[in-house]
Formats: sequence, C-alpha cells, structure tokens
Amino acid sequence: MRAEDPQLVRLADYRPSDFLIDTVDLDVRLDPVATRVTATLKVRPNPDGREGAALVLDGDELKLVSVAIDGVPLDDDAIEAAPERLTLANPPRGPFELTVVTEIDPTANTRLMGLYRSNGAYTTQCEAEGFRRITYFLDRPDVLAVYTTRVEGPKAETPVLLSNGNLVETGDAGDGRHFAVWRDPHPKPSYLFALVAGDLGVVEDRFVTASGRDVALKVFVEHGREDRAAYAMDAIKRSMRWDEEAFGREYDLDVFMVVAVSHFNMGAMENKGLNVFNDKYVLASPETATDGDYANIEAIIAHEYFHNWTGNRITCRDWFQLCLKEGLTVFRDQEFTSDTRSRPVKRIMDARNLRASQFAEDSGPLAHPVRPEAYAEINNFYTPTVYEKGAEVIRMLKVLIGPDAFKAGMDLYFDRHDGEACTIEQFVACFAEVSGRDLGRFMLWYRQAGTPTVEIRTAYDAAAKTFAIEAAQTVPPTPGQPVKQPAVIPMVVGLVGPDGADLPLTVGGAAASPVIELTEPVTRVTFENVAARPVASLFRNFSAPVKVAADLTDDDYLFLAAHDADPFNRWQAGQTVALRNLVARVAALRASRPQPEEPRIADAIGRAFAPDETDHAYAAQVAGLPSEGDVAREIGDEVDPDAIHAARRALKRDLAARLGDAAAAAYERLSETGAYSPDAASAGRRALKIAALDLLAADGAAEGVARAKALYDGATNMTDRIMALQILSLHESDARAAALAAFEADYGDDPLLMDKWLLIQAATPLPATLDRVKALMAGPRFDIRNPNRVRSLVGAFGGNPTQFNRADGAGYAFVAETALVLDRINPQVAARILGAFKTWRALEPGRRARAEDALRGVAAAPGLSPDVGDIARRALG
Ligand code: 0A1
Ligand code: ZN
Repeated sequence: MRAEDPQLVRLADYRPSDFLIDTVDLDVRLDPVATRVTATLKVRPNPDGREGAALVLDGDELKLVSVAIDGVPLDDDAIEAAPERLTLANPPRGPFELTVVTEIDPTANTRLMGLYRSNGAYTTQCEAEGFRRITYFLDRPDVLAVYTTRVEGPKAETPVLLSNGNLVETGDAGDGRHFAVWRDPHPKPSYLFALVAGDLGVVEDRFVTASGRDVALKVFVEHGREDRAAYAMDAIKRSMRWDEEAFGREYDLDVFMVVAVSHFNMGAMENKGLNVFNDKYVLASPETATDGDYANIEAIIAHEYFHNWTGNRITCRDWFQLCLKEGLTVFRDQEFTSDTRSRPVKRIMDARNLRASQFAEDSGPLAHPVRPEAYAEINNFYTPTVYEKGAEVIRMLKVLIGPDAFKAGMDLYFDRHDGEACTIEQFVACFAEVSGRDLGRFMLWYRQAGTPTVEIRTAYDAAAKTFAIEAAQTVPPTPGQPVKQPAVIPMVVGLVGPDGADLPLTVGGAAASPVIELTEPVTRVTFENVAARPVASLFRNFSAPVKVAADLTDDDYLFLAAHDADPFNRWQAGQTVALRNLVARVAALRASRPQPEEPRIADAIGRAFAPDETDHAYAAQVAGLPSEGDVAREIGDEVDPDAIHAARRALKRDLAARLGDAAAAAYERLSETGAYSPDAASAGRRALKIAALDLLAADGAAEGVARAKALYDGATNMTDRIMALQILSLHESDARAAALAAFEADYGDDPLLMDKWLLIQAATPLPATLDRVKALMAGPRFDIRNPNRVRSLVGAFGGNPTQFNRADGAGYAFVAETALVLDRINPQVAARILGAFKTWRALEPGRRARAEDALRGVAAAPGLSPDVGDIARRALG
C-alpha cells in the first residue's frame, strides 16, 4: 500500500465470511529464526456467505512451505501464494480439512506482532491482525474456532510451554526437545490466540469460583522477580470475586495464567486463559513500584480478566465494533476500582484523564467516532475515544435508564449473545428492550465525533419562587462530519440552597428526577417552590463527557467548592475558578498586563490542607491545579504553551505565598514513619503529602527544595523517592543533579526504574531538556527496540508542553525524525509517538507552521508503514 493512497476499510462494506473454520490444530516447532507452524483447519462454506467463492486467507510477511486439502498436497497452480495472502480459487464445496505449513523468524520480528522472541522467550501478540503473521488464516473476529495447540521447543531454553485453555498432554520430543498440548474448548477469534515459551519463574495460587470450580492461578515472570508478583496475584483473585458479585460472571477454565514480558506494544492482552502483560503492569514491590504503579496493576489485571466475558465469551463482529469490548471493559474496570478504592476519587481521576487525552483527541485532526466508520490501519484506533469515551457512553446509558434496568440489560446481553461475535446495535438493543426506551437517538454517541459543549443560563425568579435552567448544546464539526445533530445528554443537577443543603426538585407540582435529558438544541427546565436563590450544581458526578460553559459566577463556584453534596462537583468547582483565573493570567501575560489575582482560589485549594481533613486521597485531588493542557484546551486556539506555563507558575507562586504555612503543617503531619502499604488510604496520604511539598517547592523555593531533597535521601519506598525526584527535577539546582545521578547509580540495572528516570528527565520544563533527551537516547539506558523505553523517553517528551512545543520547532523535528527511524523497527509504536501532534492546529501561528513542516516531512518520507502514514496523513487533514 502506498502511503498517499490508503485503502480504507469501511463498516458499510461488512459482509459475512464466505467460509467458516470450526477447529484449528496448530503444531508449532519453536526455533529462534525458523519456527515451523503446521495449521490444520476444518473449513466449511458459510451458509451466509457467497456460494462458490474462492478461499482467500490473510497473511503478513509469511513464508509458505506447503498446502494440502484432506491430506493431498496442492500443486502450485491450484494456489496463489504471497506473503500477505493465500488464495485457493476452487476449494471444495463441502467441509474439508486444510493443512498449511509456514515458516517464521521470531527473532527478526521487531514489530512485536505475531510470534516474537525477546529476552530469549517466545511470545505472541495477535490483536488486532497478528495471527496472520503466524499462519494463513481468516483473520477476522467473526470466525470463531476451537483451538488445540501443540508447542514444541528445546527443554533448556523453553522449559515453560504455554497456550490457551487447559493442558492436555506433555511429553518428550527427542533431541533435547519437549512438547505440551493445550486445548481451549471455547470457540474464539484468532486475535485471542496466544503462545508463550521460555525459561520463566512462576507464582501459583488457587481460586474457587462461586459454583465450586477449582481454578489454578499462575503468574509467570522473569526468574528472580517472583517476589514482585504477589500484588498482581492478589488483584487476580479480587477481580475474579468482584466479577461474580457485581456482574454474576464466573471463570470458565481450569487454569488462568498471566505472563509478564519486557517487550510489549501496549499495556496487556486478554488472550483466552493466558493474559500477556507488559511487565510494568505486573511487577511491584515497595522498593521498586509507586502507588500509581500499584493502582495501574490492579486496574489492568482487572481489565484483562473482565475481558473474559466482555470480549472473549462475547466478541466483536468486526474491528469497527472495538468499543463493544473496550468501552464496556473499561467501564467494568472503573467500577471495580470505584468499589475497591474511592468512588469519588476514581471519578475525578477518570474525568481528568478523559479531558487530557480524549477531549484533546476529539478537538483535533485525529477526532473519530467511538465507533469509527472507516480505517486505513486498525492499530491506530486503540484510542482514548474508543476506550475512555466508549466507557462514558455506557455510563450515560446507565444514568439514563437507571441501575436496575442497566443490570437487566447486561444480564440479557450475556444470556443472549454468549458465544457470539456482536455489534453495538445488538448490545444497545438489550438495554432498549429491558427499559422499553427507544435508544435510536442515543446511538449518535457512537456515530458522531467531537465533544459537545453545553451552554447554561440560569435564572431565579424570587417572586414566583422558580429557578430556570436553559441548556444549549452544540457538537462541533470534526473531520468528515461537518454537520452534527444534537446528542442525548444526561445532565444530573442539584440545587444547592443558601445553607449549603440540596433543595427538593419540583417540576409540574411533583417531585422531579435530578436527571435532565438534553435532547434538543435548547432544553429548558423550570423548578418550582424554590424558596431562596440556589446555586445550580450541573453535571454532577460528571454525568456526561461534555464541556460546560455556565453563567455561574466565581462566587457561585466558590460556594459549591465549599458546600456541594456531590464530591465530584465540589472538586470541579475549585478547578473551574482556578481555570478561569489561569486563562485570565495567560491573556494578561500576552497583553503585557499585570497578573490578575483571585485570592479566594487559596480558600478552595487550601481546604485540602485543613488539619481535620481525613479523606486524604480526595484532598490531594482538590489540591491539584488544572494542567497546562487543561488551560490550552480552555483557550482553544492560538495557544502559546510558554505563556500557559508561566501563568500556571505564577498562580502556584501566589498560592504558595498564601498557603505555605498550612502546606508545611500538612507535610509534617502526613509524613509517615510506618511500613509501606499500597492500600488506597495510605496512597492517598502520600499523595496529599506530595501535593503539599509540590506547593512548598513552587518556583524552586529553597526551603521546599531542601525538603524534597531530604525526602529523596530518606525515602523508604519508591513512591516518596520518585515524587521527590520529580519535584526536584522541575528546577535547575545542585540537588536536582545529585538526585538524578544517585538514582541512576542505585537503580541502573532495573529497566522499569530507569523508565521512570528517563520519563522524569523528558518531562522537565527546562530549555536543556531536548539536548538531554537526545543524549539519553544515545546512552546505555535506552533501547529503541523496547516500547517501554521509547514511551518513557520519546513519548514523555512528546507530552512535555513547553519543550515539545519549543518556539524554534526543534521539538517537533526531533519527534518526527525519531518516528521515522522507529517506523522501520516498530510501526505501531512509531505511530503512537506521532500522536504528540494531535493538537498542533490549536497552536499560535509560528509553532503551527513549524509543527506542520515536521508533519509534512514525515508524510513525504519514502516507504512509510501504513501505521505512520495514516497518522501523518490524518493529522495534516
Ligand atoms: N485488547 C487489549 C489492548 C491491546 C491491543 C492491541 C495490542 O497489540 C499490540 C495489544 C493489546 C486491551 O484492551 O487490554
Ligand atoms: Zn481492553
């Protein structure tokens, strides 16, 4: 495929496969450079397909050895074989057995898709279209087969031989080799196939399901890392129990395995019964992992485990339906974390993350619907829109139909579609059926890209004792979608009375629901019997993924920050006042006017440091200012990242002056002495302590830097150490240089810790950062073949607001050049780091021109992969 001439795959062109495959017998003889794969497939024409069609199997860089039908080898003229396709023009009209032998080179596979070898171990990654790099196949998710896999390898290098399902046989294969046969009784699409072989350590446990199935649990890690697998194992057991209790879903095999690998393109993969994980999301100990790492491990273990029902038992008909499994599974893992940790804190963190990643994507050239309608490269659609906005859409559905109907709809979905490959329509139909509602308009959330804006006007009529809310919604144009229809937006509201308590909601003389459905361009609602002027609390618990522009004053928001019964909006109110101030500060800076001060922000933020505050995790969120990205999105266009950085620094300085004593007292109070525990309450305490320290060290204040240095030197866990290093890294100082050097000296042999060290340096807002990143790239801690190293250094630099966006364009040039080099090695990861350009059009003209130059350079480069070609082309629009 030429980069300029992409072949688009379109949802509208879907048709069922002409053939089905009922069983797959794989015989894989492992060899570092010449692995031989024999696939025996039971094939039959699909009654829903075209009669008499040719059989066209997908391949990708494959070398064919032989093909046979019902045991009879086929001549060259009966087949057409190419690395990317195997065609049988005249296959039998009835069922037949097809045997295909291919040879592959796992060592040369730097793309990390299909079967690859890293650190001496063999791993597969088949989602989305990696199985076709192992054997020729109908590599599409609506072809479901029962797999039996024989893996054979040398005993010395591959004592562990794993695949999906249950182990049925092991034995000696002669010549120092051995084999294992695995059978997975559950029909599955090829993207869920997995094979792992290597010399791995294992940690074992058991889980008994609600109906009494005894499940062996195994976590495989590099030898010597077994002591870092305990938390992941615990998270597996808690996930299994939670899915039984919250969704009535039990595990369905005799063994559940997780393998940690060092080279992995993404976070983790839900292969049936054999989840493969990026080692960063398995390995943890107090000395090596931060609170954030523990939280990620717990959430990702849960996510992959929950896929067993949402993704594996019920899978996707085609890749356009990716959000069917991903949005739903993110929703489920968010619920798990909410139940396990703090529900309000989780909601705040998810909203922050959605705004930072998805809102940014949705407002730029890479915007796409939750269910895209066309793609050039499916790998580029594992996006915050499909995952996180996909989860928000399900959350809105739950708000609209209520928790009971939502539960009934989920039960119906599991009952009706178990074992099938489904569409979003089939999923939504389950909820329409149980709720009796027409969800036709709701489907717009899946089809329309762009973040809706809701403008709110409120009016209190003291004489009539009414309070009116008028909500006007607009959905902005996005690539390929110039005109939008109004969405169905659930707005959950409260009216907060003068004493801070919620007032009853009355409409038409009767008690009214707090859920207002915005379905028209303008929706009005008038509440009655409102005794005194209330303050409206809008979109409580972030009830819809929209931007809100309300006519509330700073006074109103400060009132909500103090009193709102909804914890999300209590947090949001403080953020809104701070954000308004930051925008005003940026405008003042750009007009060379003095910085506008809003002293009352300190009241809202300072609440976090009050001595009687006991919810430390929540308080840490209250203490955190809007990010530079938040400010950039609020400004919207002609963005100057340096001005935003300076404005935020000025506000922080101002807050430090006002809140320094309270923050210092909180820091002392929260400094712990006991043993480390990763639980949510302890993590919250540390997060608040760090928020206090961050304020004390604002602008490089000497006293704060000294405290950060003391914390670094005396840290007894990695959370404190990394957070201290991160704070020290923000400003040039001797303490900064000394701590960075000490960290490398102490942890240089631990790649996951070196990732943190690379990331902190790449994220530093100092002019020397780019040169430092280039030096680190040439140094011994970096390896361009390892995606974790690339993300930590180049990915983090791409997310550095001031240094990626250097006015001279050198940041853009560096990321573009690196993407081109990486494209030859690992196109998927190369395409991802180019995502740094997703908001380039919102920049001020100078930077915009330089970013465009860099992107044009990428797009014009010869021999681009489909992955990078697609992102460069779409980013340029
Ligand atoms: N399904 C996985 C994500 C995933 C997607 C593609 C991959 O290939 C490189 C790997 C993982 C999940 O949602 O966790
Ligand atoms: Zn997933």
